[in-house]
Amino acid sequence: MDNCIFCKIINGTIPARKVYEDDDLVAIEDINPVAPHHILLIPRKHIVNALDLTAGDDALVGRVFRAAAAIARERGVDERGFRIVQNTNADAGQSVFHIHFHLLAGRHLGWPPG
Ligand code: D5M
Repeated sequence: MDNCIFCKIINGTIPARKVYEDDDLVAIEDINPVAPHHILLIPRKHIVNALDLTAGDDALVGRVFRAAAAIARERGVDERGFRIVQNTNADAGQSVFHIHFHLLAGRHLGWPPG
């Protein structure tokens, strides 16, 4: 999508600190981290949010979760724990309308979230 910041990161037009990539997704450091580890896992496919997912994306979402778990293990935060968050639309605070999953770790994460 022409005006999508995450599409631009994926195609290299805008720089980002990539921590992982494969054929289906890219993982980058969040520009505004809210935890010691704050990674965004971004499918290459331009999907708007959870409401835009189709049955054909089921395996993609599974890959995102497995990649997040691999990053958490690699960073040694798997035992303490981590959170995977996907915000959809205004009440959840979605600000970038290309689906992404926040991987948060490295501190105690309160519940319920704000
Ligand atoms: O989260 C959108 C997230 O995207 C938010 O935590 C900031 C992050 N963001 C926005 N622009 C960039 C760039 N250029 N690099 C890295 N991270 C970025 P949401 O769930 O939509 O509120």
